[in-house]
Amino acid sequence: MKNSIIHLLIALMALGPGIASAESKPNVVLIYIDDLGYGDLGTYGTPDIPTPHIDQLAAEGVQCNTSYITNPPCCPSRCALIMGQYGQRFGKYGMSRGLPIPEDRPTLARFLSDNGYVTGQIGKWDIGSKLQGPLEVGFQEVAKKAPQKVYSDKEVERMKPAVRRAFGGKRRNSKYFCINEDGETVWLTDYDGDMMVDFIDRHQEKPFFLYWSPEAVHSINVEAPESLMARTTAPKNRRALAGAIVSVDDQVGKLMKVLEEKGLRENTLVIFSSDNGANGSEGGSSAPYTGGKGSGTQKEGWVRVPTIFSMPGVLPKGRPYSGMIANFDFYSTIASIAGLQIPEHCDGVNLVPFLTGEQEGDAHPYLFWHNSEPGDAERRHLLAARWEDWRLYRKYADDEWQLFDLKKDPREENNVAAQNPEVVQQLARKHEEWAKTLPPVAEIPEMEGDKERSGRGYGWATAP
Ligand SMILES: [Ca+2]
Repeated sequence: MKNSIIHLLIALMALGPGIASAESKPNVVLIYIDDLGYGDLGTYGTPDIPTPHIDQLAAEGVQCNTSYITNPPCCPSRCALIMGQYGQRFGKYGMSRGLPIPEDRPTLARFLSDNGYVTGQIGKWDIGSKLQGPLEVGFQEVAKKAPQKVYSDKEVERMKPAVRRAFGGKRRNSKYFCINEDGETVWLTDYDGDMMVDFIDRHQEKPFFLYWSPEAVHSINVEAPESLMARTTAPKNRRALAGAIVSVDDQVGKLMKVLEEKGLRENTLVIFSSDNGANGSEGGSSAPYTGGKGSGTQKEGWVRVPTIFSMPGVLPKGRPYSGMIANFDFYSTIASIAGLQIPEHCDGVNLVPFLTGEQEGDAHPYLFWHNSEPGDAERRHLLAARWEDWRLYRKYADDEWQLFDLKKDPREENNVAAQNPEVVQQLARKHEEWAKTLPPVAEIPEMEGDKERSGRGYGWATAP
């Protein structure tokens, strides 16, 4: 740990005098996509969805090939991300929407706000209790939600059947079109991208932390316009999703451009990741792995996600890293890059020495899953452990363990538990030891409130 901080400080000093001083602390942009699959970006091998800007981000940074969400899906994933620890540490063993995040330890946003950062959030939240909106847990600015477009009867008449099925009946509020200040109908992801540019433009002189989590590319993507879909060669079953992904890529392009223009590219850490694996019902792909959101939640594809770190001044360019990491490492890594001590509550480690290659191997020798909240959907129950090339899992505590060698069998078609009893025993024991350190499942308190207090409108809501 000490060595890695020294290494980083040396790297920062090499950038120029005073680079680590309060005024020039590195900026951080964290982009967290909803349901983006492992196999759905150009740089991760998809042939039918062009993502040139995200590919460039990877070419100018480190592409992580074994990056995990230990607390899938949306809500628990985001809670673990913002707290920098396994969700189970605060009793979150599954979806449990409405369960508060702890207030006795700082969220990533609070931590950075307390250390001289201006902090901003754009897009989907889905964290904590009804009283814990972004402004309540440490963000200083939150992008207000532009009003949704409402479809008229005339527009419904002209809709393609798939869109009409979703938005032509009782539901007339669009999911992915909003109305901007000038009264124009705009694609929400595009609008978000402009808000990112606005935030960076206003705060270019300060160290900033910007967290963008678009509603995209979560279902339903049927509204994706032909102008986006036509840029892909995706087959029919994933054409709308592909269009939505192309739009996310456009916003990454806007981000890179504004960082370049302001001279901030070298001194800004950009992290790009996803909150859980691909949604098969939208045509999402986990290739070369199987499974994902929906019916595939026992398999690798539900929890393995694309992740890219890019900071040309500090991290190598175009280096792949295949060691195991988790989304709770983002907190620790950001803290370290900012020259700050990682808070004690964090489960994550500073990934910088792993990303640079100074340190080899997995950032975590073991990672664990314990989705067992009684109120969660049955299909999402999962007990699992990862170690080296092995993946051990079962759905319920009474089930037999299944074991897969992901290197030889990425699709998890051959359960090799019977041939490798010592590996099963080792991983099961490690899982048990880890589970013993956890508090029990927490109850979701009944509570009145509306954490969307930033409200609908234009511009930014600010913390009181
Ligand atoms: Ca999600």
